[in-house]
Amino acid sequence: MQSGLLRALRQSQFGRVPFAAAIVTGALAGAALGAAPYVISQKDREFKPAQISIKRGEVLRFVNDDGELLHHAYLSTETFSFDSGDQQPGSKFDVTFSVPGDYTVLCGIHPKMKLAVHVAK
Ligand SMILES: [Cu+2]
Repeated sequence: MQSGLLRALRQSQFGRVPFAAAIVTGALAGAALGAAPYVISQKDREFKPAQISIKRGEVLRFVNDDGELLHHAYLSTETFSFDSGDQQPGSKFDVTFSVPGDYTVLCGIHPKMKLAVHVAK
């Protein structure tokens, strides 16, 4: 009897549908509580990762992980803009993406640096 109950519990916990529901619930709870920012590293003249999908209201944290180089992340569109200013090595800059859309974040110092950000509704 007991092992049968355990098996049923396990199946309900790890079955496909309940598992997917748990992920969705967790994501909503995280957003409601102010989830940890997504970290974008600026290193070797690249944004890492180079693309990311987030939801409206979520935060990207731009970290300068280069030992000596300055970086300067910015975005300028009609609907949403930000400018980190020059970022010293080791510094962080948080941006809350409050407007859904597809954006390309650039670095004012290194023109080849690009970060594609998809912000869902
Ligand atoms: Cu840069």
